Amino acid sequence: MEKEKKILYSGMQATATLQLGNYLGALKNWVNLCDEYDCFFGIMDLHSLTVRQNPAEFRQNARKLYALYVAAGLDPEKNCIYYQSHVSGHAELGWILDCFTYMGELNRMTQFKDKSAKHADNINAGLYTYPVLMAADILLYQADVVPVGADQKQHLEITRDIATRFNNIYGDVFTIPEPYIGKTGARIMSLQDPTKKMSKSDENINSTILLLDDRDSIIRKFKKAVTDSEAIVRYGDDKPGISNLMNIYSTITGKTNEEIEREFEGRGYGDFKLAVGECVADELAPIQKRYEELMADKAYLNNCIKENADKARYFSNKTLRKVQKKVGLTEQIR
Ligand code: ATP
Ligand code: LTN
Repeated sequence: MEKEKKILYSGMQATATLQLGNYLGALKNWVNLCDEYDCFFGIMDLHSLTVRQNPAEFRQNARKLYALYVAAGLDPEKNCIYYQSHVSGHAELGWILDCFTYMGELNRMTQFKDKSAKHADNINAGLYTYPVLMAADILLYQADVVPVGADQKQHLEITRDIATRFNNIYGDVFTIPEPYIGKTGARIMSLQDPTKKMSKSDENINSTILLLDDRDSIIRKFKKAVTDSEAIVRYGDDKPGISNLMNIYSTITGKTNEEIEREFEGRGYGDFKLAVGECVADELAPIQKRYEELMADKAYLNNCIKENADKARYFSNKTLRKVQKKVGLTEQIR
């Protein structure tokens, strides 16, 4: 008998277009892991509400994200790719888990501190309980593995803590998930300040490569990338700019740092930056082409969105019902 596959769960917020860090730190790994696992990928639109959104743009961004997932290589017929808000179980389990999470734990979350500093005029309760909703996403599908960038590690730890606490009280309800953080690409840094992570909300457009940037912009941004004056392509803590470019190059080409150092020995940074820019542009070109085709085919995307929401609802309901029963909520009388 064929062994059942383990379950993989991940997702991204439905805000703005993706940047290279989202792709190399998360999406590319998802694509590579797809065959090995039964996969669920969410468009995390409820999480996006923690920051004020323009409704029309928000709706469009969510759809663009769906198309990008598929364009990058996720298969809506094999993987379940759906909108978080289409499955009410996320919010329902989120509430129950809120009651099993301590404020002391949430107070320690670095993303909450960072986002509060960034949005000082809107430090809402959703931003605070964000990690609990994320735990609900993951636990609802009994995920074994969650591939994310390094910045999400703390959220995976609190998810495991909440699940363990719940299981200790009620028995084995939740699978305890493991984070999957890639060896390279897990932390892509800003091209203008390599001590800061690359982020789509960066104000300096030269800091960030967007997945839909055209070839010329990509190459131009890499040319402008901040490096150092040593003029030797070498990996090291003292060379954050070059090390970041090497990390990008290595994640895409699969070459090791030693191989890259050898390849560019005796050549200037100009050559190296051009090679990195070209390999990124080559990697993104087919994704961009497929993305345009998908965005033009309304009926196909709509059908994927509908069918996958049904699948996600069916699957997640099993866990939700079990949790409701365990905590003693009264079953509905039908
Ligand atoms: P923002 O910077 O606007 O807060 P973001 O670009 O970090 O958003 P998220 O939706 O928070 O995007 O992240 C989606 C996924 O991409 C997560 O798995 C996250 O770990 C990963 N990720 C984000 N930025 C990077 C980066 N610079 N390097 C590697 N992975 C990243
Ligand atoms: N917080 C995540 C997005 C996210 C997520 C999840 C990732 C929401 N729910 C569940 C993995 C699993 C982020 O990438 N910023």
